[in-house]
Amino acid sequence: MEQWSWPPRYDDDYRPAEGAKHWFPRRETMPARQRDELILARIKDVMDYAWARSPFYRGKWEEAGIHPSSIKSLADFEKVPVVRKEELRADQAENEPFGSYLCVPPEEVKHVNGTSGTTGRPTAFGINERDWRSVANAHARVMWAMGIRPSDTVLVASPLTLYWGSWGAYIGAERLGARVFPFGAGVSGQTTRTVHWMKQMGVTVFYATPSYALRVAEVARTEGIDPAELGVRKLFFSGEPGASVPSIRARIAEAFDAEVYDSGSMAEVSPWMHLGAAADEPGVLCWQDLVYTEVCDPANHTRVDYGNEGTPVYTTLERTSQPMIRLLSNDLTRWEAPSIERGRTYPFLPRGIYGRIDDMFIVRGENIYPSAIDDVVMADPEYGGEHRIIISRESIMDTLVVKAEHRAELGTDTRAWADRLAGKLRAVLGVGATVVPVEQNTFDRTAFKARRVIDDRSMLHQLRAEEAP
Ligand code: 8LQ
Repeated sequence: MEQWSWPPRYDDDYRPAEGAKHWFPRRETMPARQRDELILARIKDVMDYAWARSPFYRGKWEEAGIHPSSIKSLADFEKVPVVRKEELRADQAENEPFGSYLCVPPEEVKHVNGTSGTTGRPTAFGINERDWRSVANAHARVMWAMGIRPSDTVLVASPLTLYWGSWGAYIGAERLGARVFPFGAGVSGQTTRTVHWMKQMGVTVFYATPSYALRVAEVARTEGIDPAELGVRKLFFSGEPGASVPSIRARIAEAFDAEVYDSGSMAEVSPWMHLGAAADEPGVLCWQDLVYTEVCDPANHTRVDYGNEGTPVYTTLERTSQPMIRLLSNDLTRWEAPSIERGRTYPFLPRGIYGRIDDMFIVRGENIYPSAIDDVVMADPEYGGEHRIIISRESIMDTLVVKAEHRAELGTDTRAWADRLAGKLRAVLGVGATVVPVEQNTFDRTAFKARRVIDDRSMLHQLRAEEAP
């Protein structure tokens, strides 16, 4: 296979011909079964490697009675215990600064990224030069499949902080040979400048979170600029649900008159674009030869059959510094069998990742994802651009309230609109929601990942816990 070796070694001078559809045609289109055999061999290499170098993995597997030599099939691999993010955090606290899952000498770490640390202790990602190059090569390959080419100017409009997302997009675009424009996001007043710079620099490809793309479009209009006139031909996203949520996707595509591509998994398993779209359609492919993805039953962490829902469990096949072997995502998705009809023989997640299992809430017995509410609300032509989802407990029943901004300039009846929206929510979610209309620009906009859910019940739980003897 093309440039398929362990440890990975890529030819940084390689680039396909401009008109080529695939970066690595054989790796991307070979029969999935054949690829699986190579993946199994690679998994064994990666496990041997981690066993020899990482007390974290060795200890975990010894406890489970597993030795890398016992893995004879991909079904055997399902017995390898999953790694939880809390375990990584705890191991890192005990083994500063990169944890005992660092498999290279600490001096070899040349790049540090990390989690934001807004909840709990931040986790550091220590990346050696080899992995940095592998990620660049992998991302260039997936971006190539999105139709991004060296003649493009790629704007990175997400925060240039410890966040892997921005840097992964940056080095991928750079490796592909495109012009990279790292404008970032998140600084006060920056969005207005972003719009003007986009125009000035002739940005053709835009990377950010879906929420921020909508914000940029909103600000462009207030600046008297139609976002569709900016000349953007493609937008690609990661970080949160949106690019595969029909109404959000449509809003972005219409605003910029451009194609929308979803991508993204978890920073820990960078190349995070290994879940990446190869066509202007919702959903992502699982680029299994980069990071092996198993969609698993959340209860026992074994693979569910194609066609079913489960939680992705990821294994990096190219990382040498902090390899992730069966990292549990706790997200939810549904997968479909590989089909050459899609141009690449990878499994497919037709709705992308719906959201985190933890973010799901249950109102009167119905499982509800915030992204399902976003989808309904954002499909409405009178929706004013932002909303909040409030779950509160009145007496014994949980209730759902959606506060949504209404476009008053249309002059329509706000109350009637709220009732209509409540009806649509009931039809889709199966439970009633109270819609409270509010004025446009009531809620803060985000330059990063949206946080729209306000869970009043946790407040209630906290009060109860404090009351308990
Ligand atoms: N998450 C990430 N990408 C998502 C997507 N396309 N659709 C739905 N949810 C998505 C660095 C990359 O942007 C990936 C990333 O955001 O990594 P993080 O910061 O570690 O956050 C990971 C979480 O973001 C995932 O578990 C998903 O819940 C969400």
